[in-house]
Amino acid sequence: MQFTAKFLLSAMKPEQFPNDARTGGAPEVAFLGRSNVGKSSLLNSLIGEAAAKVSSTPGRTRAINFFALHEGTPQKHAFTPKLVFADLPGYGYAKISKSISAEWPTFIEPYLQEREELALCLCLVDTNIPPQTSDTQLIHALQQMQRPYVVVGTKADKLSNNQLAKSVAVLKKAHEVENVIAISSKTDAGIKALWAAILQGTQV
Ligand SMILES: Nc1nc2c(ncn2[C@@H]2O[C@H](COP(=O)(O)OP(=O)(O)OP(=O)(O)O)[C@@H](O)[C@H]2O)c(=O)[nH]1
Ligand SMILES: [Mg+2]
Repeated sequence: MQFTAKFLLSAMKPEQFPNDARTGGAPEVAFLGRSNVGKSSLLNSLIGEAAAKVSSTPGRTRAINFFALHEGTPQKHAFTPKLVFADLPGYGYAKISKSISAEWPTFIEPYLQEREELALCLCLVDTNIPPQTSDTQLIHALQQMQRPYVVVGTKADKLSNNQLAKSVAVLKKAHEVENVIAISSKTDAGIKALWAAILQGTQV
């Protein structure tokens, strides 16, 4: 499926989250993970255009940025998007990380707890570093909230196939998950497989 993305809005409190009039109640996919893990880059890779701001400075995304994904070319936009992507601020930026909720903006928990349209969470973990406690905490929180999620291993281009296979195995074990989809926003490796998981997870 070919999508065209349209930036909807930036929200820093629940009252600002886009309502049905903007999204038509389309299923939403949230991009979650530590600062600098590659959330905004992955969003851009999935839609094939530079919609979200990418930065080498961690902590760049400070609000939840919502994007509407329409099927086909821009001229043929149906009013209601097929999907909504939500690019979230990262956690784990502070050097001394107590818990993810302590340093995450206060509007994120209500988003995860209450957002009705939220159909699938993408939990991004860096394949180039050892498993992070903050990532395990997020995955546990989503399990407790009964939010469907997919764990995505980012920056796979920086590793050899052998190193990547090892990293994925270590991440699976540490986070106690069945699958980690390895991707690269630089080479687009794994992007097709992730799209398949997104379409399945959102039933689009
Ligand atoms: N080699 C490589 N670098 C990547 C990849 N994805 C992202 N990066 C780099 O990682 C840095 C952070 O990328 P972002 O996409 O802004 O990360 P983010 O998770 O949105 O960061 P915050 O908004 O600060 O939470 C940038 O310098 C990107 O170029 C990838 O697949 N491969
Ligand atoms: Mg970002």
